[in-house]
Amino acid sequence: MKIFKNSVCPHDCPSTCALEVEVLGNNRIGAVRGARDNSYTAGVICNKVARYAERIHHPDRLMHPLLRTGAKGSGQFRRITWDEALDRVAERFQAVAAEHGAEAVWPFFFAGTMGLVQRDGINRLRNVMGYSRQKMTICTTLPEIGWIAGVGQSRGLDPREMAKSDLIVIWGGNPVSTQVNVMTHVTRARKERGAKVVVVDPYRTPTAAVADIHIAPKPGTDGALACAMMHVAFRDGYADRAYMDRYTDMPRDLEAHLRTRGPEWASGITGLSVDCIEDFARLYGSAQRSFLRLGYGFARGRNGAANMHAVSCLPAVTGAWQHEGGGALWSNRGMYNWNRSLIEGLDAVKTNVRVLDMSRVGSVLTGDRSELGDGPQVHAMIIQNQNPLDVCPDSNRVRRGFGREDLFVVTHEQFMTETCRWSDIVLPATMFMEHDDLYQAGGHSHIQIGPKLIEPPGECRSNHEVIQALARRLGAVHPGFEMTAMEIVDATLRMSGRPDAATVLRERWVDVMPGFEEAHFLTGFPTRDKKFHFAPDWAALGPNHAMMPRLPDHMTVIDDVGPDRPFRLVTAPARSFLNTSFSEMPSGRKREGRPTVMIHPGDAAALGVADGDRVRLGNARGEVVLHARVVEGSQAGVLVAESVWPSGSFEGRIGINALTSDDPGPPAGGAVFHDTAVWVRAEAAAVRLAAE
Ligand SMILES: Nc1nc2c(c(=O)[nH]1)N[C@H]1C(S)=C(S)[C@@H](COP(=O)(O)OP(=O)(O)OC[C@H]3O[C@@H](n4cnc5c(=O)[nH]c(N)nc54)[C@H](O)[C@@H]3O)O[C@H]1N2
Ligand SMILES: Nc1nc2c(c(=O)[nH]1)N[C@H]1C(S)=C(S)[C@@H](COP(=O)(O)OP(=O)(O)OC[C@H]3O[C@@H](n4cnc5c(=O)[nH]c(N)nc54)[C@H](O)[C@@H]3O)O[C@H]1N2
Ligand code: SF4
Ligand SMILES: [Mo]
Repeated sequence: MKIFKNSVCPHDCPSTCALEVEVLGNNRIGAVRGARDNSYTAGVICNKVARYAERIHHPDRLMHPLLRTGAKGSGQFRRITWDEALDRVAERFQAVAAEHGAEAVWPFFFAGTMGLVQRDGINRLRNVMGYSRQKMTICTTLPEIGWIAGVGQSRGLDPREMAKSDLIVIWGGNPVSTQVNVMTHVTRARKERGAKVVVVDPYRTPTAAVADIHIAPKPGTDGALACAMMHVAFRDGYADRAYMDRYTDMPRDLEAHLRTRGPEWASGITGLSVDCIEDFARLYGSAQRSFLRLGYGFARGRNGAANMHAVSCLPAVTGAWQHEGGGALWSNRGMYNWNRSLIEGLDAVKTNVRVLDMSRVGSVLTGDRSELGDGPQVHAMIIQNQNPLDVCPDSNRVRRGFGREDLFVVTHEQFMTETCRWSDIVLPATMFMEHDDLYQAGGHSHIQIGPKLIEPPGECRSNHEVIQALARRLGAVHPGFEMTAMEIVDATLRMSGRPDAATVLRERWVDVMPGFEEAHFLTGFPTRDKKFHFAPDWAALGPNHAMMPRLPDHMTVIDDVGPDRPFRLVTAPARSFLNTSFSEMPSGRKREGRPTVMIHPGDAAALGVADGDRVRLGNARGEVVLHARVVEGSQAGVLVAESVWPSGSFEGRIGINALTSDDPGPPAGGAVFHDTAVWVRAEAAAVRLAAE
């Protein structure tokens, strides 16, 4: 008989699926499936995780600590013991701190696992030791600031309410690829209510392909589209003035401001026809139960926060929030109210320690004083759950930084990523079924625990164990270093006013979704005056606020095309990868093929490029070679390279982020992955290797 045990997907995906894992003895798994009883997961998971046995039992998994023997980036290492590895790291960190000050050490991490203990525990070491702090800008900052600007807090509709909607607008997100469960709830609304589905995305994503209507603006122009829709709402009677008087800050200023921002104006900016904008505005305005499911993508540009804010104003103008199935959701990540002091050592934070921007790691490591201030260069790093050599913007600069001989890097990883190749020491990490952790979800509202189900292979250790072992060697003192991961999970749950670990494990999940009135902000928005803000207090949201528009608008700060760079490049997520995770799985690589750029047929003809040809993309930061796929579905001048292929899959071993910029998006920073102007050149066919 098959034995399935409960688990939680830890990957950086808003779905945080409730899983059931077939356990085959104490060190192997079989099938993985979605929990049918979970009202959000509803038995559905993505292909990547359904085949997790391929990843967890992969022959290339790191098994032992390694010490670099060749040049940085060479990939040459020899095996060492854990004791030698940890001793070397601790000695180096102590020497660097003694010579340059503690701020010269920069622990670096992101969300390779979303488990709160294994992901964020590195901050406890940082805070106790006074190491440089990290500004977490790679993913959520731009959309989150834009959402908070109006709404006040990162929460919104219950995603399950989608089943009660008549119109679902998926704006700048691609859930078929990036959070498949959204589609379960979309399908319900379609079946049960005949709901219409609109996708707003610069190219025909797999989600756009199954929508009723696909609206394809130029990248970075969503603010203009939203303004024109609101203009139509005021003009044609879709604006709910009574709602606005009660729940919003300055509807009359907004109405006056939008008078010059009608469909004709927006058409010139978005490249959409006036008819298309009028029709969409009418469709949206006339539906009361309109669910805006907002993705991250349309906020990954220099005007991303402004665009997120502009789009989030739509349901505040039509008053959709008052109706079941009406309103908006970007993320519910702000809903959980954790007490994080034990996990992150918040009681030990030294607020005078500098904060370095993770998205600008290339600039930081190459000595940019706008990042370093008058503090020391970074001379030592420990990296967990991240692959900065491939995922951070401006890869050539990142590589120059990591190539510094006076920089010591230890990376704790599951696979030999590009970041490992540039590290001095590599440590083998467990996967989620091999350690305990606590999870929240951005895309829904469940708290879950993923317990250890099997023994790790080789000498793999969890993030928590590595941080504990280093703390011991460095003399760092905090209760969190003395507890097991499950003890921290339990204590954190209790300190946060939630049921204890045993209860959560028994019940499988705790749903913290507030009731209808609160979720729809009918008791007021979570802002100071309880109103939605059409005119945000940008100054309170980030230092670089002077250029933010007072009221929703098109902000002309994008990396716009010019004669030397006539194309706009979007680097949207690939379906079979999750950032660079899963790119080690043969099945996913096969489905994705090879690094590819989608080109509009008209552009391809003008460039003399045929389907399958090699093309070179470039700008002042770098050049990358991909293969062309000639497809309809976007405007001319728009290129899309689904990502993130590891750099080892590219000619010259440099990936797509060689083209993206580490400019921080205003007002508070944030990476601008989909905001890049490039040139394109046809290349000669690749010389075939004799072996092929
Ligand atoms: N399969 C898979 N799943 C993933 C990931 C992955 O890489 N692969 N990544 C995970 C992570 S870390 C995250 S944060 C989420 C992200 O999930 P999403 O929000 O779905 O992904 P984004 O990268 O933000 O891009 C979403 C879409 O935005 C579109 N877009 C880009 N620029 C614009 C614009 O200016 N306007 C509009 N309207 N649309 C635009 C892109 O074409 C893309 O289709 O997904 C997670 N899930
Ligand atoms: N061009 C372009 N670049 C992008 C994006 C894009 O859309 N376009 N998306 C951006 C976004 S939204 C994000 S969030 C970032 C994400 O960037 P990253 O966070 O770097 O994501 P991954 O590349 O998946 O790398 C995560 C690594 O963590 C490792 N890992 C997983 N679990 C554990 C664990 O428990 N312990 C340890 N020690 N390691 C673990 C995995 O093996 C993997 O190598 O990428 C960004 N980069
Ligand atoms: S959809 Fe997202 S959360 Fe669900 S199994 Fe796949 S990667 Fe994990
Ligand atoms: Mo992300």
